[in-house]
Amino acid sequence: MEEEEGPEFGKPDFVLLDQVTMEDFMDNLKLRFEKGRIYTYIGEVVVSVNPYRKLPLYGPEMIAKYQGRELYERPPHLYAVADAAHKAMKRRAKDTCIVISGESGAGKTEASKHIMQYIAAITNPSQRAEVERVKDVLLKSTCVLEAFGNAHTNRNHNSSRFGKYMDINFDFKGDPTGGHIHSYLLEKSRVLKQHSGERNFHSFYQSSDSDEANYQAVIQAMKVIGFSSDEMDCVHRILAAILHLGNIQFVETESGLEVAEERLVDHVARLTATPRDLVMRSLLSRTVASGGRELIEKDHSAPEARYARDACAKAIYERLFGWIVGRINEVMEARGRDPRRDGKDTVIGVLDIYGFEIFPDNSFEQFCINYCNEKLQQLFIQLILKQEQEEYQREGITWQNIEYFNNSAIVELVERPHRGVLAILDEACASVGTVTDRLFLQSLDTHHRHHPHYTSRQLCPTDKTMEFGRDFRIKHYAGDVTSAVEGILGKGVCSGTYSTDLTLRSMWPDGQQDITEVTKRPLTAGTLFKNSMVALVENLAAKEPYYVRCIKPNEEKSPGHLDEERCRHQVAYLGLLENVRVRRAGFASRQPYPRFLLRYKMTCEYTWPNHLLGSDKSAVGALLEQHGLKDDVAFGHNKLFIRSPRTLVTLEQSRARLIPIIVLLLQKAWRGTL
Ligand code: AD9
Ligand code: MG
Repeated sequence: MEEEEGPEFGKPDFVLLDQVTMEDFMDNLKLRFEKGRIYTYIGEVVVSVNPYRKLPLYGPEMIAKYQGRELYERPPHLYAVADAAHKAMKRRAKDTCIVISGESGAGKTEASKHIMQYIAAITNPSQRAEVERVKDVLLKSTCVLEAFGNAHTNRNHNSSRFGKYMDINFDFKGDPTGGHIHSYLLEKSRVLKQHSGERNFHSFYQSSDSDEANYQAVIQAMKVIGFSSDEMDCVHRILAAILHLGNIQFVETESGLEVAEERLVDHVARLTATPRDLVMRSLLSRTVASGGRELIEKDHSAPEARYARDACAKAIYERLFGWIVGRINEVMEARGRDPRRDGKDTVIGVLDIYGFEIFPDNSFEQFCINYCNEKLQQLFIQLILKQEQEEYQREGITWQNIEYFNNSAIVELVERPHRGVLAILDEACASVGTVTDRLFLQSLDTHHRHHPHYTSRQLCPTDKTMEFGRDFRIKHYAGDVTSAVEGILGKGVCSGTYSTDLTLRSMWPDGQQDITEVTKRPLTAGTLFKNSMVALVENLAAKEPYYVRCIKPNEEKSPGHLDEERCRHQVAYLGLLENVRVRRAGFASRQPYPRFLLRYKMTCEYTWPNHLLGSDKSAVGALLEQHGLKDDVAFGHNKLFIRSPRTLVTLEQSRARLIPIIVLLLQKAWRGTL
């Protein structure tokens, strides 16, 4: 490690701690944080603490220091992990992913931006125009998506209210040729109401000119991406329409329910290019199937009309957001991919998803967000902890089992077929009208009364922190979250298919659902979310993962202050101590013997150019013997396990010294001068 990482900065890798206790871990974290060292490794995992201040850790000079280096050559940094993922992709044609986790405000989105900037900076040295275009779109897409999907919350002034997974495609040279963004469950209820002290999505303030500077940046970014002026105009009309829609009130008159200010309906109709009477009708009534296939129009009561208005505002914003993501994807995919290499691209995925959150009032969206965090935690446990232990056992390496907290019971509670919370919700949604919120809660209680991670006031009558007949509580790995069931069963159908504006209409590619279809069983938002999570986890599990674990140092967003109690809690639930233990008991690197030889055989006379030692395993033994590194490794059945990263650095350095000599020898041999 460089002199910049002297002992006064603590240990750059938690694996090097004298003892793995919470106290030692916290002392090291705190010491490094106070000295501006916000990044520390656990093997290849980066632990990052949000400094809440500008540190001189980023930019072209820093990027140059990390480019092409091995992970352990420089002080811990996100750049080193981005470089490792890029190298794995380039050297071994491996799909990789960088999973960034941590609670709201811990620094995930900032980390993902630094990673993207690093990748953009180190690629395309020959400045190919098409690759530059793709990089521009990749970088600019962040600005646009943040405008429409982020909001000021009490925990973070730029909180991501959607989950984002971005795949970047690379060609065989290691340059980006395209990308794809998956967005997950936008918190669309924010369009209607926000907790006190919070704001709606940034886009609403930008378009109404109270946030001019950012407005210009977003417009500029949209232009770079390739949104036409018609499209941008449509986006702004939709935002204005949603604002007007939100102001509509209803009055009960003798002739029935009416809209209080009809000019608001005029505005909505004009802005969305939709016939006025259709807007009016969709607010004041709904079409239902009565008996057989006969359709009848049924008037709304005032609460139903308010519900229809709100559902419509949410649906329009959600469609708008989905359409923006889709447009960015079109631009990144259309010309980005070389058709001759289609399917052969390698990929780096970057996952920046909303962090775990607990509010005094938690809605269905928090339920989904926290379930998502459980899934990712489960993946982390599986990949880093479980698989690691299993691999040592499989390879016949001596191993002591390490106890770790396994959260699969919580994941099961949510997603188990037939009786998980989501399955019960599906069942209840299918019979809205007959099943009420209260009956849904009863059903949850019946199925999970003995579940260690579930409770409600009915099951625990003395616990006054929950309301009788309204709340249920899930004990998540990161804390207890109480949700109200009110309104959880509702659903609204709202459509832009009647608009004459083509851009707006394209936001409803599925068209107007046939009413008889609607009465069948549409997939509920919960099931759709579960399916998207299952697909996400499968996708990540198929890639070589790199992890960034973000820690939020304090609640006040104050620079330089580390609240030990809060950090200790995060270290505990993120399973970081177990991670260190597994890593210490384990090995920094493992490689199948043939691959190891392929890379390092030139560094040993017994193995270069080919060995005559019977097996690759014994050849690797001879090589390490010659380097004096044999004590630092264990020999598995098929793989070599290397304990300390130093060993790899030594081998890499030796290889780097020899390459020019070997190239020279080969050139001489080729010219016949040897
Ligand atoms: V949420 O789940 O989307 O609500 P994130 O994404 O984890 O959350 P974010 O990256 O948005 O948090 O960071 C919150 C704020 O902390 C940023 O807006 C910065 O002001 C601050 N931050 C985060 N990381 C850094 C950093 N490396 N250097 C300086 C930082 N400031
Ligand atoms: Mg974020």
